[in-house]
Amino acid sequence: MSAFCRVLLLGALLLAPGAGPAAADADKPVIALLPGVVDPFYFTMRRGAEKAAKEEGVQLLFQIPKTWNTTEQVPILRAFVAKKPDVLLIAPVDKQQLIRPLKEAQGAGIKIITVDTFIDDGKYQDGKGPGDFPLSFVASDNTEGGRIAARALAKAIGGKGTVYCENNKPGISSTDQRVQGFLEEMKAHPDIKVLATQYNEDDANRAASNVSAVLARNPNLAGVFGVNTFSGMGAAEGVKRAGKTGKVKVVVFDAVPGIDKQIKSGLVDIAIAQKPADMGYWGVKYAVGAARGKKIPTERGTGFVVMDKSNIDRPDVRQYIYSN
Ligand code: T6T
Repeated sequence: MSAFCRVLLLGALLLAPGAGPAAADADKPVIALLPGVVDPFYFTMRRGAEKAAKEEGVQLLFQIPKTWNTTEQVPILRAFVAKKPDVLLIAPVDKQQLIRPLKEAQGAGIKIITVDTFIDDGKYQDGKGPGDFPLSFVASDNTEGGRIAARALAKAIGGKGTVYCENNKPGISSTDQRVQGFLEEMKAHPDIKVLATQYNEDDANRAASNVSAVLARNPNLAGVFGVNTFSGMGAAEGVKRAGKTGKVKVVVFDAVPGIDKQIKSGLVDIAIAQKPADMGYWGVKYAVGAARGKKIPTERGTGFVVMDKSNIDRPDVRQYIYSN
């Protein structure tokens, strides 16, 4: 290509509306990653994303909200839009409230892929609903994850007794689906009574207090499902504070640092580890593909590893414990 043509092309790319900062070199798109909150799950996701970005030789922007809240995530989203990345990888903190800000980002020429959580019904590119414009969704099958948790807790308590779900807050696609899957599966266990779900606003201390309050009302509580990192950490702490370690069975979603000790001590019976590094890795791979004009799958499941006393020392299992 002659020097004159290259200058012409460069000029055209830079002036293109919504052109990302690196649009000058479409081969090196800029990807922005915006998680939900400061926690080991998302720091592990970042490492997977950085691995893919290195392989692809692309720039990865990253910023993480301090707390799980639209008031934290949306301002960062808007700041990213101003930087005009080619693709935004985001874990929307609310299914409905993030539709409009993401639609605005797409209107500014930024491609959207969601990781871990989704907007609207999570079914993208099907022409249905206000939130089908993202190109792909890379995450766990959280409904199935909830069923796995229910089956594990039912087994741990011998198929009878009272249990409940300790959750973050309503409106989050991932944790809502886990509870939905849990409740569905528990219908197959008629001797198990499921109490109302308790919410902790992603605060482990509040989760621990919730356990104490539920135990005060239900001294025969047999089990708790901690629906995500902070809910699980708080549920375990609440059971410990009540001196019920091993008596009240605890099943948690996510594998925070130290989960191996909690499983070995019998405080936690089962941990359902997600694969956040794979979410970050494939999120970036799909983002680069889309930026280079390739067609990408509208969804990708990343699977689980179920951890318990029988396998927690195996290296092929331990590798899925998250790290900060
Ligand atoms: O459980 C993960 C994530 O999958 C969920 O969407 C939100 O909570 C976590 O980040 C854990 O804090």
